[in-house]
Amino acid sequence: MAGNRTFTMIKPDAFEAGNSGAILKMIEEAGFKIVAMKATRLTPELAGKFYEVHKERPFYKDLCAYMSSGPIIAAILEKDNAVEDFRNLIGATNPANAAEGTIRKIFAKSIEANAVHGSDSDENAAIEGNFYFSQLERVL
Ligand code: YYY
Ligand code: MG
Repeated sequence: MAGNRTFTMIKPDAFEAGNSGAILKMIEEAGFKIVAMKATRLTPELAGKFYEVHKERPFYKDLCAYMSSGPIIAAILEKDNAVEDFRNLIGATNPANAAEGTIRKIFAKSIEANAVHGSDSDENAAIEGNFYFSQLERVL
């Protein structure tokens, strides 16, 4: 059975552009409840750890520099079938391929500066949520 939690980040491009509120509105209107949330900033080292699965990929170094270039919002979200439904809400990694009405289609600037992160599995949702939040920081 699919789990009911996922993890997201509003990335530096969307935060800097002042789109955090509009993105959170879309997330809530799609039926996700906010379990934990904070505005924070990654160091290059922390970004490297978060994206460690991509460390052999050609875009890894740029991605870590980009993700530590400014503030972000990190959040744990709850909804039935959370991981899959959230991936559908955000759209394809490359905004050029993202469906109309998806968060990345509306707000992303490029494949790198693509507005939001969404976990790709229940296992990674738990790992990523634990990367940022203690039990005390969760309201659900
Ligand atoms: O899960 P998702 O964020 O949609 O894509 P991933 O393949 O996990 O890549 C993580 C992150 O890396 C992506 O959101 C932007 C960046 N990236 C990139 O800069 N260039 C690529 N060719 C692929 C991914
Ligand atoms: Mg991914």
